[in-house]
Amino acid sequence: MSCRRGALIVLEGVDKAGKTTQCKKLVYALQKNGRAAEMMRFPDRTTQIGQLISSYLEKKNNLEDHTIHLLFSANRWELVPLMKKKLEQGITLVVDRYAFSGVAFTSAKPDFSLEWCKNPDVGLPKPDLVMFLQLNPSVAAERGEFGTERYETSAFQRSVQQRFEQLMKDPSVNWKVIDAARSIEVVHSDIKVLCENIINTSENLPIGELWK
Ligand code: Z5A
Repeated sequence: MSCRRGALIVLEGVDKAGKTTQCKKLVYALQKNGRAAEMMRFPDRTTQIGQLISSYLEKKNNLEDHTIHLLFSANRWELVPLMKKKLEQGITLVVDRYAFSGVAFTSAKPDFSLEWCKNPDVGLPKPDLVMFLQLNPSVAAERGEFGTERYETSAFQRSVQQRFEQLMKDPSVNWKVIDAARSIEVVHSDIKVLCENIINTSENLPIGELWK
């Protein structure tokens, strides 16, 4: 690696926790401070696989549960060469959802184990930091109605939250829980401090492999 690499930073959380809002603000703030930073999101609905996922989420097609899980994972793998290239060029990637959403959402369905759900994502670039935006469902409800996409019901979101809690027990991942019930600016300033630190500490380290 000829230059210091960028950091891989992921924001996770349940519906309406503010992930997209905070990813955008973070990228803007990092760029303003002279850092190379870009946002990515999963699913990336722009690829062919992403379009299949998007029509599934919009309930325009039905896919068997294992199949859609593998497609979400394939959507991440198809972006790995680009992610690695950018990280090696010194660009910090701020990612809105990643493999943790993949596992939490599928394993919230009946008859799916956490282990089975993790397998296809084993070996993905490992995030240097995963921030979980913690938000009570009653506060989330005050942020507006659920949309009409698949999974957007409060009962399912509660199961997803429980699965995230199981994933956060894994010490091999650098989880930080952020209280997302506070104002956008207060949440942002906490996130910014954590990220400035992790960018500095990861720049000389190799990119890790998730769950390996
Ligand atoms: N999925 C999966 O099954 N498997 C996978 O592998 C992956 C994903 C990667 C993708 O949805 C769906 O795919 C998702 C998981 C599943 N299904 N669900 N549910 P998406 O990524 O396209 O959209 P989303 O993730 O569902 O967006 P979101 O969760 O609804 O929103 P958010 O990004 O967390 O929040 P936001 O858009 O930034 O903010 C929501 C609103 O709250 C907005 O009006 C903000 O202005 C407001 N807001 C934000 N922060 C605050 C604070 N601090 N105070 C007050 N109001 C706030």
